[in-house]
Amino acid sequence: QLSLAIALVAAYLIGAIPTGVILARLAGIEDIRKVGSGNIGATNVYRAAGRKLGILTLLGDALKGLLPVLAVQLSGRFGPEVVALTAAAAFLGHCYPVYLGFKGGKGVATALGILLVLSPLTVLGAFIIFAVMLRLFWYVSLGSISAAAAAPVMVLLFEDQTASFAVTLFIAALIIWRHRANIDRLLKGTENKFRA
Ligand code: NKO
Repeated sequence: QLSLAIALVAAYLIGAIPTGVILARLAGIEDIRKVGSGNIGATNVYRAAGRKLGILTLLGDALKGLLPVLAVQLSGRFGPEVVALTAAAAFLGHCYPVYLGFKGGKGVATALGILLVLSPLTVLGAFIIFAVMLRLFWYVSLGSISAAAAAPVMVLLFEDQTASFAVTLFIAALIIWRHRANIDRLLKGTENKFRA
């Protein structure tokens, strides 16, 4: 199964590309990991480097999930289990990138890209939950955590694919785990509010 191994390693290496670090550097920020929340994600790039680079980080991080999963799916060489494994590989690449000493992001944007392939309706639902939570409370992290918690349930409702459900459950659990410092701050009332 050489082609399977190649697909998974390629997905991991693509997921591991540190979009936020690279784009923030373009704005003159030497290391985004030392600014704001210290995260490499779109929210912190927005915070530190402005709207344009924040949106580009969101797009880039989403594409890192979308492209490998779409490529494996469209190749027609693999079943849904391998598509799901590819999704997990790209996601783990973003969260644990070899290029950054395995200290990566929280996975929200990359999960968004992956789910665009696996379950577009789930993305629609997750986006609505995210937007409502953001408008109510103005914490991006709370929006992300809420959308992630609902995502596996929505995949179960909207899709007829056990492998998609399983990988979404794994991804959602990891997203919430990686927000544990945010959860701590939310409970203490010290989390950063999002300003448009
Ligand atoms: O710096 O710790 P921080 O405050 O930055 O950042 C917390 C934040 C980290 O995540 C990001 C990516 C921001 C993405 C905004 C996405 C808008 C669309 C939301 C759809 C949610 C899809 C969730 C899929 C879950 C499986 O949280």
